[in-house]
Amino acid sequence: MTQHLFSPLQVGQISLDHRVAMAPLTRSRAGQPGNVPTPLNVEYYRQRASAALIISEATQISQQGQGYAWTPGIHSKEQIEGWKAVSHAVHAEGGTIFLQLWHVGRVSHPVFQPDGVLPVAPTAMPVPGKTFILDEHGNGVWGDVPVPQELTLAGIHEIVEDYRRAARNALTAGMDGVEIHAGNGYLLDQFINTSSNQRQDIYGGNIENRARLLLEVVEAVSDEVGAQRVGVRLTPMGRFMGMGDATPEATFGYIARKLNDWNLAYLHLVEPAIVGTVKDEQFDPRWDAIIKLLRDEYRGVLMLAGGYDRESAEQALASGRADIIAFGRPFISNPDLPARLRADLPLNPADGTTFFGGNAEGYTDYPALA
Ligand code: 8OZ
Repeated sequence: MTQHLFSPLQVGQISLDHRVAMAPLTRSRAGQPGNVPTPLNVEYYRQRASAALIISEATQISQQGQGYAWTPGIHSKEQIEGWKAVSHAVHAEGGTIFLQLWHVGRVSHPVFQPDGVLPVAPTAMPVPGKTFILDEHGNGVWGDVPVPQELTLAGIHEIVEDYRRAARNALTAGMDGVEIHAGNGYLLDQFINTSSNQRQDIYGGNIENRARLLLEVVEAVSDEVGAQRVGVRLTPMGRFMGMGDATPEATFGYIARKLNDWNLAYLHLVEPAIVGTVKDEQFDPRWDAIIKLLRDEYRGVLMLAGGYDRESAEQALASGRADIIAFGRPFISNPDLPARLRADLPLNPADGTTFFGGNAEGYTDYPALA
């Protein structure tokens, strides 16, 4: 049977009635102090509840895991309560929502770290790039990141437990599941890629070792909430935040194969055409082949994201390239995106100047069709 955007799909125990998912989108509007979801955030997600599945914005699992100003967390009581209001609003509209679990690793700054210590990473190598930090007046500014500290084995173990606790908190907050963010140059990706991992212990060197932390996190989180409630997001061949791997086909092929050991909700891959907010000029010509390889290796539901429109999404589903498509920017500016795609109606354009930070403008004021 051919798959299309408006055919149903089973994801874990959840029956989705279509395949237009909302991609995880950093919007930097969490309440301060404490990075707590607010009533405005509740309204934003409520408006988008017609998505087959909402994947929340990246959400730090611990204070150590934060790297950008005003991103929400899932490690305090207040944050759990804030997210509870989000999940209840989405469920009241008949929607489904997974919370994305995030640890940025070296893409951080002492301003975010407990006691102002250096951010942590697999290896003491700085990210070639900046992050969006807070100055002494609490204003968001782009800042250089320092050389991170190399994680000890005890530090790695604590992070696995932080993921476990965050997953439990997400379920306490009423989430239908969690997505482990293992892409875009953040902590788990820093371990996977040879460009950022030069460890000499069981977390570095060969592919099994570089994938070890991700797989330990998948195991801990699955153990905590059930694998059917767990998705994993990867960005093989992404170059964002200094990523690069010596043997990407072997590395990511191994990971996709290993992920079959759990009965996960889905595997989510990001097309490298769009990385963060920018078009990746260094598009890797091997991408198309690697996505087909991972499609063959991985036996569960495959989600793809990155620059899709109605036509290319239908094409990807019809050809069997993917089972479900996540839309990012179109969902920012079209809260009723599924209805518009279904009827092939025009889309509101998205205003890039209001993607990060600010208030309701460019957030909850995009119109739905009457
Ligand atoms: C854009 C700006 C800040 C964070 C990612 C969570 O790249 C992000 C992110 C994107 O996955």
